[in-house]
Amino acid sequence: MWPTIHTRSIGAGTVVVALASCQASAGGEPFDPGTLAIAVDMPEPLVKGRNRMFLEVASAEGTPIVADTIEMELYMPAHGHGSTETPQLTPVEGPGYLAEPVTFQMSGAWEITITAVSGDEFGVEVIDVEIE
Ligand SMILES: [Cu+2]
Repeated sequence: MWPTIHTRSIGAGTVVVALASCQASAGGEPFDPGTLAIAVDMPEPLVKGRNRMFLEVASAEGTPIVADTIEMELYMPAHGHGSTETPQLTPVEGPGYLAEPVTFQMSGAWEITITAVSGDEFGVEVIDVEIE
């Protein structure tokens, strides 16, 4: 398995990655996580309001890569809504990405979905979090 990434200094000179358009998940279809691996380093605990996270994407062989596109989507299943803000994913050395603002405007259960695409490969990571 891929080790958890640790907080490190963030490089200057940032470029905002173009976010791919949201893809509505079709109900009933089997979940396909793809072949790319996505690791997320997030603060503990997460707070209500703005958070920041670090992401790393790796090929199926485990080599860290810069994805063609990467997006993070926040969703609160109990209420059927997303975040009030769109996380900006900024490439940092590693390679990896700084995600901010990761905004949970309400307490409760949230679902974080990260989708990365590189060439004809993709990866999807879904993480359930609880905001106090
Ligand atoms: Cu809500």
